[in-house]
Amino acid sequence: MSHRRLLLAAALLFAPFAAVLPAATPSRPNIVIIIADDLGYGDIGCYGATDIPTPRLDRLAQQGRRFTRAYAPASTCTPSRYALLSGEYGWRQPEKKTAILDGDAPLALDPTRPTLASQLQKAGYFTGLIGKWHLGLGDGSHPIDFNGDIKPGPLEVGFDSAFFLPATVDRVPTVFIENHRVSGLDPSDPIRVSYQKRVNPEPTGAERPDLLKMGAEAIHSNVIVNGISRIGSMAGGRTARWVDEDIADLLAQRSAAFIESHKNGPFFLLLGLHDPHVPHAPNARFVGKTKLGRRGDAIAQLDWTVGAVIDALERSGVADNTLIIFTSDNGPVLYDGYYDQSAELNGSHRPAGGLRGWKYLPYEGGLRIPFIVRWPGHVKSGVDDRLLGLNDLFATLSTITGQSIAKGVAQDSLDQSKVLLGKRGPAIRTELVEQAISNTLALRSGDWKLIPASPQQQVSGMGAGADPNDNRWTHSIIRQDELYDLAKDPSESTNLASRFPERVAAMKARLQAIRRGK
Ligand code: NG6
Ligand code: CA
Repeated sequence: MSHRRLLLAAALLFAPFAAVLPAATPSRPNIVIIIADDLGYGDIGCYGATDIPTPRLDRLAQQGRRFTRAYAPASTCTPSRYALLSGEYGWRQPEKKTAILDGDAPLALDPTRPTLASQLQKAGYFTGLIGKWHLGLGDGSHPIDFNGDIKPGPLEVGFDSAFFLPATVDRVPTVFIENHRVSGLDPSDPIRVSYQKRVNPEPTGAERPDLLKMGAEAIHSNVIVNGISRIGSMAGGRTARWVDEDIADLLAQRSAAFIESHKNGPFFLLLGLHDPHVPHAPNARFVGKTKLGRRGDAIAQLDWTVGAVIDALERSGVADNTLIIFTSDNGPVLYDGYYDQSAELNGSHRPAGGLRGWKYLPYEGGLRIPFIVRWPGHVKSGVDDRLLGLNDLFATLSTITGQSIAKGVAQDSLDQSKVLLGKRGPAIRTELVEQAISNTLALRSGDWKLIPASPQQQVSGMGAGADPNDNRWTHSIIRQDELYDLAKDPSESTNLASRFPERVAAMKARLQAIRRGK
């Protein structure tokens, strides 16, 4: 047989196998989780918004699967993200550890325990964090020196690379950290940070409101950076300070570069967007894109950012083998400390899609979130009403990437891989604990939801007398037990607790059992 014939015969012999191989080998997709900050259930077109253009997210939902009963495990950022990465409810930790963290708070995650990121690392993924972190830094034994190596942090809990903002954009330090170091820091202008005392020599927002792009309440009126006053005091680090209007572009560029350099995969990217959290300072390109003012424009910018990431996946040739999840960390809020007109200009837009309450609160509006999944050829497109929580991503993505979970790890995470891929079958999750600020816990059990009354000392303390429907309310006080039938009453308007005392008692007992780890 001639050399050519031999080759041809070999090719024919192996051709059928070659064709069969990709389907037979479990394909490990790249994984991109994009998590928005304070984006509500009703804030984007595919979830009913009509006043904010979100064409890229709407297309993603059309091509992928859109969940209508996805929940943040908490209605504030830190415990919600803690649960996403650890697969464990945030309230299992001491309250201080997973409360809304300041920019100099210690790391909430335990570096000796697996996280979603370390699971994927173990599976051979290159794991990257870009954008919002808000899970603390350092071991708490001494104050963080932002001029030195800042650790433990993302790199110690499973990320191979990280370019991140430590807490929130309204908190100091207003700089990005790349791996262990503040990005762009000039050593001759060291950075100092304090939440206890004033370290900034320059005027605060309270002293010089004339220097501000927007006014703010007292707590947000400390150091002025880029014409916006922040929570906390900070000095130095001038070359490293961010420009709010450029953050979305920066996150998009960094994500595109990450995707291109790791396109030979597999990679995992956790992209924490700042939008539409306060302060609302969208790039000039987006100002006026909506009639809703800065918050609406920030959501238009968010949609653009998601589009830029999808474009980057396409440019790098990996869009088809990438599982994208788009979601949010907690519900929306219109006024969150800055006088930026977002509440006044909101018009008839319904950030929580008509659900009750806001960020911070134990009601549906604070907890139900958009959740869209796309993985061409693997995730069945459509709309799905099966219950899932961000805490389920640990077990779900471990299964999808073939990783086992060690005993005692991710105890609050359920394997929802079948649900995520859109396979038919019953709901896997039937109950979920939902955490609000002030450590209020609610239990959802099927369609029933119980919010037990707050302990007495809390009721008479701070926040008592506030109106739970007021979106400026940042304390959650429940005066008496509340029970809702979400199937009949999705807006939680009728408290059935006094009509069903036995159900209330049973659900309280169940909540206690879950707290004890049952
Ligand atoms: C609150 C801030 C709020 C926001 C929030 C964190 C006050 C009065 N309000 O403490 O502006 O920064 O923390 O939001 O300080 S989260 O989405 O990261 O949880
Ligand atoms: Ca948030």
